[in-house]
Amino acid sequence: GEVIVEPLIRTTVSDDRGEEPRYRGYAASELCEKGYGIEDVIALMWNKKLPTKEESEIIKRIIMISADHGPAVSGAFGSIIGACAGIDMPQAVSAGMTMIGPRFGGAVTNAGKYFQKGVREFPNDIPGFLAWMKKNVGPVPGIGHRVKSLKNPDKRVKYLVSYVKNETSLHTPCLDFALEVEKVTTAKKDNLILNVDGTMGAILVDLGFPIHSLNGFFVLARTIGMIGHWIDQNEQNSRLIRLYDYLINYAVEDERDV
Ligand code: Q5B
Repeated sequence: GEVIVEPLIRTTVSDDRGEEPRYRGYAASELCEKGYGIEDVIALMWNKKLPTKEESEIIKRIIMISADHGPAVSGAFGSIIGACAGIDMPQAVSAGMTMIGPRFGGAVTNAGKYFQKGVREFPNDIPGFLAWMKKNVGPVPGIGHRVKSLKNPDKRVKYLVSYVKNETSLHTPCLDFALEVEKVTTAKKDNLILNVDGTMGAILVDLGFPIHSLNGFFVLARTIGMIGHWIDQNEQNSRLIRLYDYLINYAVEDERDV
């Protein structure tokens, strides 16, 4: 008789059982043939639909602008240390990847989530939103930067905001809310600006991306940078990194006899 086996997993993303992979039903080669770009594939896989030309131009810019931020940031620095220790690309890139979290790069999802909550539950009430966040969450994801501030603005953020608002017709309630939050937080402290994570999160919510997908944009974009740093260090035959003593505050006990 017939044996009925329960499927182990259920997928709605892709299917490779035909001649070539189909992403949400679209053949990969057909997408290439018809002139779609990587930003369209991202939207297809992460948001189940092909974006409009205007939307895909925004997605492309989000990826381009967040691909790298120099060697000093946690992610790139992690990959560089790995490369200098002689480890292979996937491991060195994952060393950088593990840094992506609530303080560095991984605030996109929660920024989008909480700005969206703000739009829905605290319209025209930024102080109420900030008080709720302080009580229930802590630092507002997407707000604050170690070196960027009102005096040293983040050009990436300024560009993205200006592009979306002036060169597209996207409806931007979440981004507008985030910018209102920034007005209040920067009045308290100069570096509590809307940062790149927060800007990405707000715009991606306005684009209709699922909340769960948002950190994926930083992860994907920064992989490009981390791979670049690994190649760079390998091409220079960089030596093993060991911190010089002057970079460490040895707050240990003086030598003691037992
Ligand atoms: N305070 C980012 O902090 C940082 C506050 C806040 C209310 C806030 C901090 C933060 C939320 C997480 C976030 C993404 C840790 C950042 C990125 C990509 C990057 C990185 C790069 C790239 C920086 C000092 C005082 C304290 C805090 C208060 C700080 N943030 N209050 N809401 N959001 N943000 N992360 O300067 O009274 O003195 O105790 O956690 O969005 O990762 O380029 O480097 O492209 O690679 O180290 O751009 O803002 O200051 O944490 O010592 O705080 O400010 O409560 O108050 P700092 P802290 P007080 S973008």
